Amino acid sequence: MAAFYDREPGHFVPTAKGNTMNSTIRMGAALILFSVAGMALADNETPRADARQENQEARVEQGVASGELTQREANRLEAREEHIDNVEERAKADGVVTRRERVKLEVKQDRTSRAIAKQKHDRQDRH
Ligand SMILES: [Ca+2]
Ligand SMILES: [Ca+2]
Repeated sequence: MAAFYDREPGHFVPTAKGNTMNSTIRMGAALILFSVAGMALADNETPRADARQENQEARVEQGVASGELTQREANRLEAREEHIDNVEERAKADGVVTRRERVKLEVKQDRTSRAIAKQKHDRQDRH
């Protein structure tokens, strides 16, 4: 399912080749695909934000395990993840995550991602 959300609608181009039956099936498949994506975006699900958060938490854990992150750095990064969780919960509270709310989450996750990379490559580590 996750792949659907990341696909830009413009990238789905049915080919002009093939017989009429074939392109009818293709069009039908495209319509189903678009309505599934449309329904998912209309409600309060945030699969992309959830996947990114899982990824970021794994990066922090990996950083602690490898010694690139001090416990203090990890605590700060985890506090940012908690903040993002709260923002996500508030965005969902009214039952609809708007485009604006998605952008806000995306921007916060971009910043946190950079913070994780920075803290993993600075001079403070456990060694
Ligand atoms: Ca909302
Ligand atoms: Ca560090």
